[in-house]
Amino acid sequence: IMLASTGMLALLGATLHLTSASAQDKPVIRMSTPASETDQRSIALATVFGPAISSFATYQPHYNSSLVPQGSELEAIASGDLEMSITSAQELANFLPEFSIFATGYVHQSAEHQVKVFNDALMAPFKQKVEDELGVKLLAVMYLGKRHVNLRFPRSEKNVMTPADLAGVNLRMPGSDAWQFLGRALGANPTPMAFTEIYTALQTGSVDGQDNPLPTVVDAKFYEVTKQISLTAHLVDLNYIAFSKAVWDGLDAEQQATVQKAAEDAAEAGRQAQLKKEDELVAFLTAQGLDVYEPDLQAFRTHVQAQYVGSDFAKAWPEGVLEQINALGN
Ligand code: KDO
Repeated sequence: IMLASTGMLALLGATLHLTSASAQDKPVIRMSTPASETDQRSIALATVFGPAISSFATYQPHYNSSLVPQGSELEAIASGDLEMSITSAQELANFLPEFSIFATGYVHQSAEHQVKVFNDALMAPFKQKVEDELGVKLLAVMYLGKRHVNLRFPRSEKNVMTPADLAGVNLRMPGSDAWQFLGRALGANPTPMAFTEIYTALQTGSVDGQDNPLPTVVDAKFYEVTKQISLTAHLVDLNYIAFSKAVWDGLDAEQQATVQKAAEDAAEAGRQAQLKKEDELVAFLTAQGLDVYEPDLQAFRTHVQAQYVGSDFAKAWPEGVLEQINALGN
């Protein structure tokens, strides 16, 4: 919020020196994310989304949660302090519990499956509710990647083959109920913590590990302070490109179509880049001295899914939607 007002002051200063009215009228689209500038989603938005809307709006990204703390982005958009974010199903589930279905372990199967689900009619009531209740439009689905368990211990000390092997392991997970539930469902002892604090927590040993896709492990340099990755693939994770409905309503139809297409194009570019990185990075991480190995996936899948059955989360899922999601997969 402080930075937001500093930004506004800067903008005011700039306005005083401007002579062109059109430049003054261009809305500034502030985007806040915990991700770094070199994250593939950030790169895709900066190189594809920003330029595509530049004739009528100014895309202004803020990385590493420097504008809004992780998890507060949706409230910031709702209150007019932010125009855009890449939000998660877990964050949306804080307001609309039915979104936990998209945050459930082993539901989404791949990047392609995520796109099919997002574009399917099953998604329409979800999107509508986000618009009506939060004043946010979900424009496209971005691929974050397959989340794996990444620990400080060498494999000789802790060999993570089944959920039982995670008993007592303090696993950092993002701070919301849906995330913490997933951590427990994996068999671990989840600890909530903001993304920007993970590196130091791993370094000092205040947590035993964290879970994120390989491109994030590399981009955030978690490999410097960890020794192993068990490829649990417990969540094929996503973010939605979230855009202020108030700003959207101020655009004309052609501009809205341009924003929509820009979001889809950026999501596609980011998805391809992230998939490529996921493929390449096992070799890189192994070369850095990490043990990267596959656990008993059937044991993890069965255990995680069993935790959701009959849970409060599952009770919030609209009838039949899980079956529809499954039918869009393999
Ligand atoms: C994280 O905090 O572990 C997480 O991966 C959660 C995601 O929803 C997303 O917010 C992501 O962080 C950030 O964009 C940083 O990569």
